[in-house]
Amino acid sequence: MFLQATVWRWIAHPIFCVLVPVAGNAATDADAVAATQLSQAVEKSRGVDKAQLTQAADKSRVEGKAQFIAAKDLPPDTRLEKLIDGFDVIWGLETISENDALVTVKTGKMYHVNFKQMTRVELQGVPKVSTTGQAGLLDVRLSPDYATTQFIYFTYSKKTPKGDTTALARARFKISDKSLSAVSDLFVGTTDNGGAVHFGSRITFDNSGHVFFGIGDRGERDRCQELNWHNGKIIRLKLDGSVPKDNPFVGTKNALPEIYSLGHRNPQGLYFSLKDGKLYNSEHGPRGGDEINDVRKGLNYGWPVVTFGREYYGPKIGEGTAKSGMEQAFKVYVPSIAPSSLIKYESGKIKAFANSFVLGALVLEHLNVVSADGKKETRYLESMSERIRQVKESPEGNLLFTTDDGEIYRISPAS
Ligand SMILES: [Ca+2]
Repeated sequence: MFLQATVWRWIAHPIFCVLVPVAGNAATDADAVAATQLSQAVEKSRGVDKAQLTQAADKSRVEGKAQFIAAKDLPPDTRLEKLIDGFDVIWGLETISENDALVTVKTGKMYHVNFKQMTRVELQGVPKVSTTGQAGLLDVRLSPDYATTQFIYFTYSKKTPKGDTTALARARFKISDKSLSAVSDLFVGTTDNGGAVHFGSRITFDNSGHVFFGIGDRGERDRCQELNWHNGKIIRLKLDGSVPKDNPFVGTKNALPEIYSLGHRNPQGLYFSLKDGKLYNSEHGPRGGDEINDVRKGLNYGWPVVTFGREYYGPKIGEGTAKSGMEQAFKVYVPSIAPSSLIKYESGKIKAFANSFVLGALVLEHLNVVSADGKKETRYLESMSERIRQVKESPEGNLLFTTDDGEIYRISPAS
C-alpha cells in the first residue's frame, strides 16, 4: 500500500523543478520570497501529530465515538478527525449524507463508505479504467436530481485504439446497492493519445440542468487553443449527455459543440457556486503558474499562449503573461502548489473558510484557502505533510479532505 502510493507520486508528479536550477525573473523571485515567508510562518506553528491522529481514529473505532485532535496549524476554532484510511490514492469523494460517501481511487475502484461504522463496500460494475501514469478513476458526483433518479456521474481514463482519453459516465446507485447499474458513457473526449498526463477532471453542476467537467491538455498543448479538439477545455452537457443548444460554439464551423471554455492546462478543480451562480476552476500550471479562474462561457483562458509558469527545464512558455482576448486568472500561484481540487465553501459554519475557496495542494502539501477576491491566501495543515487531493463541504457544512495516502479527514468547528 505504502509502496504503491509512493510509486504513483513519482510517476505522476515528478518534481523536475528541484532538480534543475533555473534563473528566475523578478516577479517570480518576489513571489517565491513571499511564499517562503508564508511557509516559514506556518513552519513555526507545526502541530499535527500523525501518531496521535491514528490513535484517536483507533479509539473512535473501538468506542464508537469521534475522537478529535487539536493542531496549531488547523484553522482557528476547528478540530480534526481521521474518518477512515487504508485506501489507494483517493481521487474523488462525494457525500451522500454526513456519514455516507462514494469514494473513487485512482486504481479504478469505487467504494461506498460509511464513516460512522467505518465500513467500505467495493462497488461492482465500474468500467475498465486505464491507470498508467496520471490516468485513473477520477471524480464522482451525485446528480442534482439524485433523490429521484439515483444517478451518479464519474470521470475516468478510458482506453481507446489510440491510447487513453477522458470519459464522463453516468450510472445508477442507491445506498443499499453493491453494484452500479445502467452504466453508460455520456461523453468520450477526442483527447486519446499514448501519453499518461493531464486528464483533468472534476465534475460540477449548475442549477439549470447542466453538467460541467474539465479535460487537461493531455500533453498536446497547442490543441487547447483549437476548437476541433477537447484538449484543455471545460465541457458543458445536459444531464442526459446531450449538447445544450446555447453552448458557445454550437454552429461554429469545425468546432466541437461540447466546449464551454478553452485554454486550460490541467483543470483539476471545478466548482459551480449555487450561491453566486458562477463557475470556478483551478488548474495546474507548469513550473509556476497554477491558477484559479472565474470561468465564463466561450472565453479563452490562455494556455499555452499566456501563463505565469515556465518549462520545467527553464525557458519561458508562450508569449508572456497577458494578451488581448485571453482571460487573466484572478489568483496565480508562483511557485506552484499543484491544486488538485477546489470548492467555494458556502455554509459559513467554519469561519476561517467562510466565503473562501478551499483547495487541496499536492506538491506543497497543505490545505489552501483563498479569499473570494483572490487577494488573501492562507495555508493550513502543512504539518501533516500529506498530498491533499479532494476537498468537499459535507452536508452539515464540515470540510472533508482526502490524501494520497488513502485517508479521509474531517475538519469541524471546535464547539
Ligand atoms: Ca490561464
